[in-house]
Amino acid sequence: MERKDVNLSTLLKITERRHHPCAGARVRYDTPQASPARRTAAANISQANMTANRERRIIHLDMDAFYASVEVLDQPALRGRPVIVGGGSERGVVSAASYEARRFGVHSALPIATARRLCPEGVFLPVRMERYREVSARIMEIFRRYTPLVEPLSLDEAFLDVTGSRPLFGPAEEIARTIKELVRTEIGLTVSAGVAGSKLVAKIASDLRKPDGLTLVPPGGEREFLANLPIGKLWGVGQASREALGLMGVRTIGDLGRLPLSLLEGKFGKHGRHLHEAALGIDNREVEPEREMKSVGHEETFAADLTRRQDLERELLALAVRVGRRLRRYGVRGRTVTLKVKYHDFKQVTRSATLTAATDDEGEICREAGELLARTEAGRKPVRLLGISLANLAEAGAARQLDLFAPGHGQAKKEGLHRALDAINDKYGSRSILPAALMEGEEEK
Ligand code: DCP
Ligand code: MG
Repeated sequence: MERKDVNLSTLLKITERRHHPCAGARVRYDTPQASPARRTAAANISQANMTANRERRIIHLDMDAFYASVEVLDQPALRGRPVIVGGGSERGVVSAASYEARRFGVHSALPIATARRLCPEGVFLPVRMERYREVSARIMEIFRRYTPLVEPLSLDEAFLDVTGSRPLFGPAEEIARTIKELVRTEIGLTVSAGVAGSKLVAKIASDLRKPDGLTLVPPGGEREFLANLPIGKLWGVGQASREALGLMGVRTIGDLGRLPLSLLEGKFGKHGRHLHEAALGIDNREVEPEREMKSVGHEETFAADLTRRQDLERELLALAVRVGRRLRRYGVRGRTVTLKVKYHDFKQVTRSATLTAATDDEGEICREAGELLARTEAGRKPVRLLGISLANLAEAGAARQLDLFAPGHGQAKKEGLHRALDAINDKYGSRSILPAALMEGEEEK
């Protein structure tokens, strides 16, 4: 493969810092022409990321006894008691039962009257949907700190695709542990998690050690993990199929996996292939995040208000670098750039512009933000806060509108450079490599 040196000095002057800025003495190595050794290191990191990314890691999270747990959270005196949420009338059914109530045989969808009979000492509470929605929004917000690829299935469960989050946040297992801890400390509830290479297996895994469970299925371990589980655990398999399989002597998912595909197709038609693949843990469905709330941005409130043009521009560049990195990490590009300016008197204005094509390039974001800044009173009025965000997002892989005036070659180079820079920053800390203009700013601080 032909290796072309990226002409770094055209866009950024690379300055590598060996020490984290917080770590006392700061040594700087100015290397306008990156040394071959450094280029190789960057290429290796980049390569490692790409290899790792081929293996999907999906986390499924599901709150424990959700409605009932929220009720206990709001009334701590109920902790440890059988709490049953639901009904509204005696003809109603149970929505949620605390794990204490489940020991009496109470579960969701059971008629309330039956639940009362099974558990006379139970605490029966009405459904407070608004409150559960509120808690759900806070939980989903925690999930979204680790990936934008969050697909909520209901108020209390979601799939997270953390494949691309690992360079920054560590292995999927670690992300799952951290999220569990944050849900516990920030919200006061427990959530069970399953980590696997597909949605199907992650969801089965999260259910396995409830409550407060964490089940990891290593890459390639899907089939073995599923083999001894009863066929009923295979979600997406309806009652009718389950009964038919039962008649064929299929008890476990492993039993199903051993049946020849032809036999399953003969019996179930197209669904036969689905059953066969599911039994082997094969499921290529993507995590599909909600589209609405997608914007990527960052803002900074300054220790001292800014008035000098060069200070404002330097901060804009710093913001653009962060937003660009974040966009690339999430694998999205944005078309609408919004600049937010808060003046010293707390008055705030925003200015937006829509580009002809979506971007994740900090240079372009910075240029656009600079033009937007000129349409504000920044400088004439001292600035307390600046923010840049990109909306109108599209997946980076999506077909990009061709820019007739930009040579495609330069674009490919820039993307290669971004990947290398992101890889180094992910590995050595977000300030390891900064545009030269920002380094000057760092020196003054
Ligand atoms: N729910 C409902 N009616 C049902 C099932 C569920 O109203 N038939 C509501 C109440 C649950 C919430 O949805 O609290 C989440 O459903 P889950 O199936 O995740 O059940 P829980 O969270 O209550 O329990 P767990 O997930 O620990 O088994
Ligand atoms: Mg639940």
